[in-house]
Amino acid sequence: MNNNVTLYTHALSPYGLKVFWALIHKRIPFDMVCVSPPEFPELSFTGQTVVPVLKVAEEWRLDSTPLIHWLDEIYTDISLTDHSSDRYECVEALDNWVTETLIPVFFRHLIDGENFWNWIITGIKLASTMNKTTAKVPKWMYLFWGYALRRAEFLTKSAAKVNHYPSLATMNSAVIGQLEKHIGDGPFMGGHERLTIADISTYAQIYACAAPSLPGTPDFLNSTKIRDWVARVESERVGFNFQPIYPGAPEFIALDTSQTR
Ligand SMILES: N[C@@H](CCC(=O)N[C@@H](CS)C(=O)NCC(=O)O)C(=O)O
Repeated sequence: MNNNVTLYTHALSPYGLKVFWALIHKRIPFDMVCVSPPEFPELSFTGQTVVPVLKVAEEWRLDSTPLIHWLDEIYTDISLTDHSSDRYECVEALDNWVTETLIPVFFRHLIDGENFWNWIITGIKLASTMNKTTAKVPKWMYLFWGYALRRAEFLTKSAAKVNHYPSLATMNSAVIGQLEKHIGDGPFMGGHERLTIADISTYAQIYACAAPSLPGTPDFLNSTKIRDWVARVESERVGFNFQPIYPGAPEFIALDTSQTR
């Protein structure tokens, strides 16, 4: 148990996963509370229902990217912020790309599934994944979860940012191409030598698609360039023990640990 740092989130919130992986890469022990729909009683101390919420000692704050900067201010040993000015802007631009493109791609898949069954299956998979955590999702909600997501304003607004792609398939291949360009010659995003918040934000989203293998979401790991980069990100945390986001969630999605252990 660690009483100093607590992350409140949903199992597969891309924003919550950003903070989750940032805490792990920074080697900060923390407790995680997954919040229960439809009322989210675990968040009552904040007077609102948006996650992620991070509490450090008695202070709590919102908003994933500022939360990671906050962690970098408090825990300085491993920094995810590159302070040299040109680098900082590049990292910020890449992190914005995740918010403006990569996360909307994921959200568009959740609400704009290729067919009715994909959409129902995705809802059930998400709801049952949430129920593996501390969150309590009533069983009757499983069937309606896909529908509830379609009505969630934060999802529809975000997904609208990538509506200009005529189909999910063209969107997937365009975005995979963009990510390959952002990785460039590596080793980390934007050609950085060190892992930054841009890598964490991107990794969190790829993890959210890959870990529970949601139908229709882009399979980023089919690209050798992306897979190699995911493995490089994962190799940075080999040997650090942590609680998985939900019991049974994979620790690594690309790294072959038989070669590193
Ligand atoms: N800008 C926020 C966005 C957070 C966000 O949209 N969280 C979603 C879950 S993935 C949420 O809780 N939405 C509920 C709402 O907007 O009412 C961040 O980066 O943390």
